[in-house]
Amino acid sequence: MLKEKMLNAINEQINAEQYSSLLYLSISAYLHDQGLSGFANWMYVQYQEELSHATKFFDYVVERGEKVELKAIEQMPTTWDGIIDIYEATLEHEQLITSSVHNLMDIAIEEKDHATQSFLRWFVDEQVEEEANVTEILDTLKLINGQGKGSLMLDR
Ligand code: OFO
Repeated sequence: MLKEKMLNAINEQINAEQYSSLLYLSISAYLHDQGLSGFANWMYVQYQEELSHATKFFDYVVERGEKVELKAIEQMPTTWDGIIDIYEATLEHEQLITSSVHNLMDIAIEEKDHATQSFLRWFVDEQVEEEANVTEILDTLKLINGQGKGSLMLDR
């Protein structure tokens, strides 16, 4: 059993993770179209990871004997202004997801829901890793101005 506030917030998070997955799939489509298949593949892997995050939350709600409420997913962007813009948008999006995961943890603490706190710890750690990975790529892209041979080499 989950308290109503906790359940509602997790259902919102399922929507956020589904949005994340489609955002990265949309970026992957854009990058393929730009001829950057290496970056497109990286984004496709992120798409699959985000789908697995949505599924983890889904399974957790079911395991606790509650009902998942799926919601409409907002239209994601379909075009960007180059590779630096993409990684800046990705970092910004991951920071947003980090704050929603932290908000879930705040609710779990407030509700004294120890099982959900334990479940969420994986996501707290995962966000640290994801932000670090995106930041590292973004820093490298900035060094080479996101274009020219350097960017093609990074794509490979
Ligand atoms: Fe990187 O967002 Fe899922 O948790």
